[in-house]
Amino acid sequence: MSDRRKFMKQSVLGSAALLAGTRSFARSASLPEQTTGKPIVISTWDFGKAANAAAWEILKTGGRALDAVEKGVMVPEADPENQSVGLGGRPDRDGHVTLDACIMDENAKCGAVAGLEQIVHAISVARKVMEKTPHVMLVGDGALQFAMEQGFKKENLLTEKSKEEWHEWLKKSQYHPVRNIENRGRPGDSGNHDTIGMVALDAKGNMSGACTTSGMAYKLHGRVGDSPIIGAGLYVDNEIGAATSTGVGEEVIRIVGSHLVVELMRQGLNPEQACRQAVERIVKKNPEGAKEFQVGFLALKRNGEYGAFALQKGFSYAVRSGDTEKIVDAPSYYP
Ligand code: SD4
Repeated sequence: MSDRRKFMKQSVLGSAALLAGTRSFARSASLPEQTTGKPIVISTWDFGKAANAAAWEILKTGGRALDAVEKGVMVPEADPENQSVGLGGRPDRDGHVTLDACIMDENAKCGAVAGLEQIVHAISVARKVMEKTPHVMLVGDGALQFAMEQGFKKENLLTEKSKEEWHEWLKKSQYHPVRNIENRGRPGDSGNHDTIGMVALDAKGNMSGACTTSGMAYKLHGRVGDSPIIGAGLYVDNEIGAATSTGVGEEVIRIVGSHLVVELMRQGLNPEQACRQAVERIVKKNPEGAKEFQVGFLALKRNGEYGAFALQKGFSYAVRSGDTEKIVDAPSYYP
């Protein structure tokens, strides 16, 4: 068997085992339209609550959505206990913690970094790419070099906890990335170990978004997911709305997921319907594979209406607006 076929087989077997029991087909009922007006910030997973709180400090005083989303996602980036974003992120299979991030503002200006090492706040480097260069994305050593030039400090991002887990993983000889290694979508598992994607609408009616992650645990060195790719992991169109994604990035890239969600909202779908159609597009393109991985989309319209939809059960998102501060379980394609 070729190396590629072995690789695919092992990935599929690993994720199939993790998701055993989630195979029966069903569709969740749509939630009623949800809106709280502006300003508002929403972000992926339960850990979005703390990130939203930081973003809210800016939004509540009339600050710009761009500043809010940057400050918001810096919270999980700096948290060593969060093993999927920034400091403490799980490494690739060679032991490197490599970060992917992007940011986009109300004028469709955007910046991104991919495969960035040794810098905690990848999102802030992405913002500098947007503001200080004529480019959209810098990768690897070039991104690090640029970050150093901009005054960012190098740090070791591999915590003892993540290092120990990586060593354990190596012992089992699973020297290949395994989908859903973070246990997303398993029945009974909150799955809160993932990318943070955040989108916000400020008091002036402007929208921005940010997305940052250490990517799939034990990925191949050099692998880039959806999170730093404008249109895949994040998209903002100030006339319509914004969307972000979480889960297996390869599947999101294939359908340019976040851009698709925004375009579906342009056609008149509400945020949850748009996220659902994007998920259904993934299922249609890969009906067998879709049973075995997780993807979730989260969207906000410029009128403050928001919603989400995931492939598997277990995706949650956090909402902050006015008196509202809550975690919502997203409906899913599979129960
Ligand atoms: C990625 N969507 O890199 C991101 C997040 C992820 O483990 O899968 N984290 O594909």
